[in-house]
Amino acid sequence: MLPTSHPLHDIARRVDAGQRLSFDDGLRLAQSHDLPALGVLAHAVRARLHGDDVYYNVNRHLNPTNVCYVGCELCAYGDDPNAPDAWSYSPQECVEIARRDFTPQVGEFHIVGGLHPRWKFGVYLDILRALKEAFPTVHLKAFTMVEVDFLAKIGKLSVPDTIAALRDAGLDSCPGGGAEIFDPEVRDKIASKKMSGERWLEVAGLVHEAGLKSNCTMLFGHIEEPRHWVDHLVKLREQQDATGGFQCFIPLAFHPANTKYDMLPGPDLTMKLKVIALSRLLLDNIPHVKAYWVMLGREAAQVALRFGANDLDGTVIDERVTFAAGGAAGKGMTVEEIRAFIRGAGLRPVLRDTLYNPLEAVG
Ligand code: V47
Repeated sequence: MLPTSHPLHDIARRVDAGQRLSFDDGLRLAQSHDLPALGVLAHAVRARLHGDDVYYNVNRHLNPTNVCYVGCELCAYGDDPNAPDAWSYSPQECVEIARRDFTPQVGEFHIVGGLHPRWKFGVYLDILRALKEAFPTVHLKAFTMVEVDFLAKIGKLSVPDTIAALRDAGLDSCPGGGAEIFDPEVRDKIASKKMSGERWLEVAGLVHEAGLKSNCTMLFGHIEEPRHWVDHLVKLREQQDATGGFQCFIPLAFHPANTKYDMLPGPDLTMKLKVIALSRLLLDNIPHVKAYWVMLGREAAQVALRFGANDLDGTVIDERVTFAAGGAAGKGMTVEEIRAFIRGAGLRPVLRDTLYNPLEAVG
């Protein structure tokens, strides 16, 4: 795959043989400047797993509230309850918002929000119930591990009992946000008051043990170093070995505007492609790597499909987290745009549901 004289040749041989890469292998890949070589290796793995298929779905983001008492340094989305731009929608308002752009093709609501200091657990359950009742066929992918842990606290329940209550109310799976960077020193600077990385992994394990699937993420391109990516990915891989419920890994490109780190430039194209390739190569037990076009930017996401990514997420109507932090990728893509975008990379668009069942191979 790479000439024997290449400094990554030994890693290439392990990749070719389907062997697990070590932390040190990951570090060498992360520190390599041979981006095309990383792309060749990651694309080979992606082709072995998924052929030419690129998954996408038809989804809609719903953010019941942006009120959040945590105030993470990395975030531009959370707000104080009295801020002029704060919103807190009732369950009925959530249904009305969801109805606005609804088409029968919509298969998923991606629901995340702030940790509201005044909402009771019942509000979150009511939001799920109202949405499930109004849209019984739509998959509710709701609440990150940070929210699940918070809901357990305000509901005064164990995490397994919290998950059971959410499930009874309509929860179908969980999104992957809030993982940020697990390394405690970095985490302490970008998300100082958020749950620890260890706790994030523990709650993910409990979600999996309850029989639900979830996703996982990593926020990159801020103050972290390449070794922190490798540490984060290896910890996700270990968690997946233990509980096996991660469907998809999503590297999230940091957007600095309106955050405490607005002096930083954010990741460049080289870093975006390197992180995508590295994650495909290290995460041998997580089936899908998502090039989340909203955060990567459309052009980087398209190239990422040849650097190890096999999923694009979806039409994503009304995204607010990246938008608040200066994201310019746009507020949504049509199905036609997504299909053309995938074909433009020479690959095959496959409409999927949230659990990665192919719904229609459109070629
Ligand atoms: O949890 C916050 C991150 C996440 C910023 O599971 C930021 O399918 C960049 O997790 N710049 C929310 N990122 C998004 C997310 C997600 C998106 C799409 C699909 C899925 C999935 C999950 O965004 C947050 C946080 O980690 N974030 N602020 C920022 N300034």
